[in-house]
Amino acid sequence: MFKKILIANRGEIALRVLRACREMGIKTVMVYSEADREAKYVRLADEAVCIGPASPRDSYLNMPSLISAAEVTDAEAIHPGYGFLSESADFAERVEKSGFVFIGPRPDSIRTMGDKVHAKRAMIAAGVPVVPGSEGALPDDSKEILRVAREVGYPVMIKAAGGGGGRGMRVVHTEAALLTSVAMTRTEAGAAFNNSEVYLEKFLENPRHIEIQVMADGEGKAVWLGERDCSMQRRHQKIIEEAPAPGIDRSLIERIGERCAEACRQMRYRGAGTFEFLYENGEFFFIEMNTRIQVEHTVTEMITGLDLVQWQIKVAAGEKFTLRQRDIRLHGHAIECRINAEDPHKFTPSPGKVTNWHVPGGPGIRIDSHVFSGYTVPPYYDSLIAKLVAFGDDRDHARIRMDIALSEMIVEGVKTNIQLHRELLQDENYIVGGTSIHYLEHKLAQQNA
Ligand code: MV4
Repeated sequence: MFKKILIANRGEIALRVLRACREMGIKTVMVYSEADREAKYVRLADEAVCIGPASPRDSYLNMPSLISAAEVTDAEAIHPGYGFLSESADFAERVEKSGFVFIGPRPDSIRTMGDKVHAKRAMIAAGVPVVPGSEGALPDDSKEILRVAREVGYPVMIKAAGGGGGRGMRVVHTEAALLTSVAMTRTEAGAAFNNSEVYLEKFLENPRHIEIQVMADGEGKAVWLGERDCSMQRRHQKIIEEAPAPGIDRSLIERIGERCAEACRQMRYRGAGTFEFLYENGEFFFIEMNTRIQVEHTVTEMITGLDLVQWQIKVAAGEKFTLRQRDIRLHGHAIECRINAEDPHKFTPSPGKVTNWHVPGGPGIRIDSHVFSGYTVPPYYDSLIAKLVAFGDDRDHARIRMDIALSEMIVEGVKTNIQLHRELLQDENYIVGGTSIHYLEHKLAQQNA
């Protein structure tokens, strides 16, 4: 096992990785920007290295600075967390070329999944169902583009191969709009991702966003660890996630999960991964794979009893992979509310000093947060200040515990979305379960009208 790991991230996930390391008896190096100098989790680490100014480009995205920090502290491996460089194949490559272990997939797995056309092709090969659409990238031939769209049927979606997470995509409702939409998406994709390849899919109008968590050893062993429903979102920012997904046939999920695990075995995938699906009318359609630990990994941890960050570290270190699918059991239900420091009406960030901070507790409550009374939320980064997770015997139990926990939580000095969470937990459609990716935006639009 590694003796020392460098944590190339900040905030709650930096603390989460630090806790995993401490539990495993691994020494830690925390990097921090000038804006995070006063954060308490930085002091919990065995060593801390300032990697640059507040701006992410100059610190958490600064590859030479991060690699130097690993060199001077003699760390053996680097954990990238989520966001920042976690899905940069170039960073993973530079880490390995410098003689460190990247705690994540091999660079070529990251690169393959980063190109959504390649990713889709890999999934088709493994028997994972995908959204119907063009076979690979669209050609430059107008007639052929029109033919594919007509065959798929309108509305269609044009997506950039280099996009993902909601960037570089466009809905097309009519044949008249198709060719200009393709041309515009190409131009934008070339500028944004340095890759003007685009592909076409049937546009699903009212799906849910369901994802499958996997863990794999890089040598052909892999398990799937249940699903998460992440449909409650606004502008591609998830705000509530839960596991299991309510109201979906278990035997269908098991078939899809097994396909995902099989895809990992075929690819010799290493580490944690997430297969994102759209779910509509009882069918799953793959859209993208994420090659990092995700914010919402916590809900999977609650229902599986596994520590996913520790498993990331174990497989990166080449430890024996003792997870077997037949031993994976899903127990109970978990819900996560992302608590953000943001304006509750405008959804703009609300940085500043947290003058009072009181977090809930009790049975089935977990809080992942780096915040404390007196902490200043910096304006330079994501506004996530806590992940509040409630676990219960079933969905109603978890929801009631969450409702109580939200009522106990006190955050003063910055604005938060706690009230929005309280309203959502009482929402009649949320209580039934199974709302689509558009539900929250529609609800907010109605409230404003
Ligand atoms: C789609 C779609 C409908 N049909 N693809 C947005 C983020 C990116 N991961 C893929 N996205 C979508 N792809 C087809 N063929 C709708 C979305 C989408 C979405 C997906 C998941 C979660 C939230 C979303 C919000 C808007 C659109």
